[in-house]
Amino acid sequence: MYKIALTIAGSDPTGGAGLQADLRTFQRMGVYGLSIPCVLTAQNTGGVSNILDLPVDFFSDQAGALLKDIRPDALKTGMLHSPDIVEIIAGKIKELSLENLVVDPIIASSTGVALVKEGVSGAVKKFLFPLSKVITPNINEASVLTGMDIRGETEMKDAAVKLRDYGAETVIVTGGHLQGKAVDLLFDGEEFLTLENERLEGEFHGTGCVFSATVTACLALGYSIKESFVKANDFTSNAMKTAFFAGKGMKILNI
Ligand code: PXL
Repeated sequence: MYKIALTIAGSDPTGGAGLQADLRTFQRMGVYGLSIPCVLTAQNTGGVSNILDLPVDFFSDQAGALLKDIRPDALKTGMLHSPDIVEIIAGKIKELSLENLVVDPIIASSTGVALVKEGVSGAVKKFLFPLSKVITPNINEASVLTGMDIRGETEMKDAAVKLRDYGAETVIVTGGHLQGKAVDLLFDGEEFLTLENERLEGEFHGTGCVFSATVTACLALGYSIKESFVKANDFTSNAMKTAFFAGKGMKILNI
């Protein structure tokens, strides 16, 4: 029987990030993918040039129609551009008691362009973190969400503890943006698990999306959160090692 994962995210026409990258990752992991777009971006591998929200009512109709028909085994949220969308998603998850929610609390693109409107991070923290199995902020997102200055592994641990207090069952802070080595850290309330990867040269597009989509697919397949963490770290770093230039800007992960 096919396992099913859902992504609620933004569209990235390059396919390197956003819901297109999520769907490609689900496929590679052997999981059937559903997608609800909530925002469109105009972008290429050089960066994001424009953003268009879908009307909130239409977003709600997409979620209502899909979820009264199909029940995903796991789901993830990515770029949620407006706070209204966040509350609708939280409402649906509660109404249907959906499990295995992975929240990728996206704030800005790899090139530093803001991907969310004012109030989104606060809404994600308040409404989605308490419903989530795992949240997957990178260092920058963890810094904004906690107000902490994260420079190394010690601060990553402190931030993970603080983030978990906002209600997530497990916290994974991805440290690809850390200076020096690339460390990913998991905290489940009891212990820390760290995975270290070699630092790769170049700029990569969509690493956070691919990582969190892999975790989502693994949860849909029934793996534990720690197994999912190890598999996602492996899958993402392998895809980065063989990343390629589809355009003239950042590299696209080979998934
Ligand atoms: O990588 C974050 C991200 C997520 N979702 C969409 C994006 C980006 C980055 O550009 O465009 C749609």
